[in-house]
Amino acid sequence: MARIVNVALGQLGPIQRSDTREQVVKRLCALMREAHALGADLIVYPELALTTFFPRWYIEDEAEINSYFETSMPNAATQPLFDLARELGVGFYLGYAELAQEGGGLVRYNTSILVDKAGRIVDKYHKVHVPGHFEHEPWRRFQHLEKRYFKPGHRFGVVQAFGGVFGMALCNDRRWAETYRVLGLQGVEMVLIGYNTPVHNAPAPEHDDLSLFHNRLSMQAGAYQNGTWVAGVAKAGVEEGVDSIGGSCLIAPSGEVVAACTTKGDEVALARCDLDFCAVYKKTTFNFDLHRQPRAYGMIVERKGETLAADGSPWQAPAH
Ligand code: ING
Repeated sequence: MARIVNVALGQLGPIQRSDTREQVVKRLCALMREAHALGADLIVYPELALTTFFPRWYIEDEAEINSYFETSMPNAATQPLFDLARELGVGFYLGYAELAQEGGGLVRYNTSILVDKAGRIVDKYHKVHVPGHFEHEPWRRFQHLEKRYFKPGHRFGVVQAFGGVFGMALCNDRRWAETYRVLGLQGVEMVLIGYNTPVHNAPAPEHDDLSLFHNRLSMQAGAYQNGTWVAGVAKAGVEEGVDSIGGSCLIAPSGEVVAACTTKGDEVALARCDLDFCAVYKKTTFNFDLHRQPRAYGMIVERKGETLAADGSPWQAPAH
C-alpha cells in the first residue's frame, strides 16, 4: 500500500521592503489555490516568507528590527492563509521571523511552522545553523546579519503528519549533514526546508557561480544518505538590489530531483511523493541500526571546530 502525499513547492519571487504582509499573504494564497487545483495535500513556502530579507541591512533601531517580526501566529495578516488552508484542505510549511516570549523576556528566532489540512499548527522549528555575522561589516556589498538578529535553536524534531514522519529545517541548515542525520535518526520521511540564498557570498565570491549546484548537492546528499524526501523552496530574485537564487526542488530518497521550479518568481511545482519509498533506502543501504558505528563518531559531538596538532599537522589519533 503506498502512502502518497502530493507536495507543492510554493516558491516566492522577491518581497520588497515596501511590500506589506497583506500583499504577501495574497500571493501565498494564490500559490495555495494553484497547488490545490493540482491536487496538493501540502505546500511548502520559503524561509522568512512574510517580509523582505531584512538581515541584509545593519539596523540599529530596535523598533524597526521588531517590525519584521511576528508576535503571534496566526495573526491578523496571516489568518486568511490559515482560513484558506482549512477551506481547501491543504497544509503548509511557512518560514517567518518570530518574536517569542521566553523566560520573562523577548527572544528573536528564525522560525518555521507546519500547519495541517485543518489549519492547525502541528509543529514549530527554530533555525539551528544561523549563518552570517554579528557586527556591521561595511566592506560587504550587503550584510548578512542573521547572527545579530536571531537566537539559534537547539533541536531538530519530527512530527506525525500527512500520513508520515515530517521534519523541518531552514536555509543554512540544509548545508550541514548533521541536520539530516539527526532527523534521520528520528525516522524522518520528508524534510521541509525554506531558504533565502543570495547568489553572492561575500566571504567566498568564487562560490557564486556554484550557488545553485551547492543548493542541490546539499539537499540531494541529505536525502539519499538518510533515505528521506527533501523539499527545498526559495524566496528568489532581486530584493532591494540583492539577487537570490531560485532552484526550488523536490528530491526523492534516491537523491533524484523529481520536481523543480524554473523561474525566479512566484511559482508552483508539484510532485507525487510515496513515503513508503523511503524504506527502499532505510531498510537497505542506510539501515542505521545495521550499519552505523557510533563509537567511531564521537568527535562529531565532542568538537565544535576542527582540531589540528600543535605543529599544525592534521590531528593524529593517539596510537592504541
Ligand atoms: N542563507 C544562506 C544559505 O545558507 C549562505 C547563507 C549563502 C551561506 C551562501 C553560505 C553560502 O543558504 C541563509 N539564510 O541561511
